[in-house]
Amino acid sequence: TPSPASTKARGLLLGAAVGDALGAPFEGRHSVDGAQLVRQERSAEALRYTDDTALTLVLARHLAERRGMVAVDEDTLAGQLAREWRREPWRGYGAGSREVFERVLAGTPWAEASKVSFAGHGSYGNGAAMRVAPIALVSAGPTHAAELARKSAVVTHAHRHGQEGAALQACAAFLALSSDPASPLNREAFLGRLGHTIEHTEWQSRLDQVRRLIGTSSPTFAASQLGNDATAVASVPLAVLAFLQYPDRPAEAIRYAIRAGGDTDTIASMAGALTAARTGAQAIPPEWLARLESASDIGDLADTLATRTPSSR
Ligand code: R7I
Ligand code: MG
Ligand code: MG
Ligand code: MG
Repeated sequence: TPSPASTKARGLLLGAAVGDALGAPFEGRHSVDGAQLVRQERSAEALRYTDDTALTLVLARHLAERRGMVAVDEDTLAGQLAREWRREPWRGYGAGSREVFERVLAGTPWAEASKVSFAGHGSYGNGAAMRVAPIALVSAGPTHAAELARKSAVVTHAHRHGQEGAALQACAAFLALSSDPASPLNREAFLGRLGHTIEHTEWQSRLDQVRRLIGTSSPTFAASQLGNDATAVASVPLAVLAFLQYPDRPAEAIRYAIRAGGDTDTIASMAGALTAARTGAQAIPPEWLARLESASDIGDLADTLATRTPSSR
């Protein structure tokens, strides 16, 4: 039987991939009704993931290769991300990220390339947050996770908000991964720890909104309050809320994220990573994993990274 660390690492990566793939057909919709989602869930078609998972796997392999070294090397990572885009450019990449990758491949240093988009201040899209979850697997604590996340983010997202979104998601992933699924999640403590690590006031107020929305709020109401678009500040908080609504049920967290509409692949991917990092991969519906592209390779990569989780130290 797989170790608990391995089961949780598999949950983190497979939860991210399956959320992305299930949410992808609905990306950009104002909202998604239950019947549409049920049709997607019952289909026998392969579940294809998008750029979110493609780049999550790049970062996961980067971290696995760097065992015994500084966990994130910006120069190496920038090239690896850009080459993945060139290999499969049809996965649905954001326009800002495509611009950065083109320049990096043409030889422009990432520090310069990442600042060219959006009138010179760089992207505050959610593209750094959407790929960041594997950072949790090599972090020593929530603050460390946030630091490594910012390092991994800056190579494409020069804007502070793009980096803070990644820091928040990585910190949440670390806390979810290190939580004990046998006892109920302490949501107050979880949000308190996130707020302690992510100090920027804009993000603090989003976390306060998340706290107030836990419980009864519908996905569409939550989206109207928190936002659901492809910017970091209007997507990572909704993913954290989806997790806090259903911390022990990855399928429900993913459904909640998709039904909120907007950037459905990305928000469902982030929510899936958080939830299944807590529960372990066995809580993801097996019929979803059976349809998921490359599921067994993703599981193998998770096993490799699992030997670096804090629980095995
Ligand atoms: O961040 P990024 O890679 O996008 C990820 C998204 C996810 O939904 C993926 O599933 C994929 O579909 O793309 O790419 P960016 O283009 O840098 O950022 C995403 C979007 O955020 C942009 O297309 C803009 O709509 C918005 N955005 C900004 N808008 C105005 N000003 C990001 N930065 C800015 C900005 O500075
Ligand atoms: Mg995508
Ligand atoms: Mg370095
Ligand atoms: Mg998306």
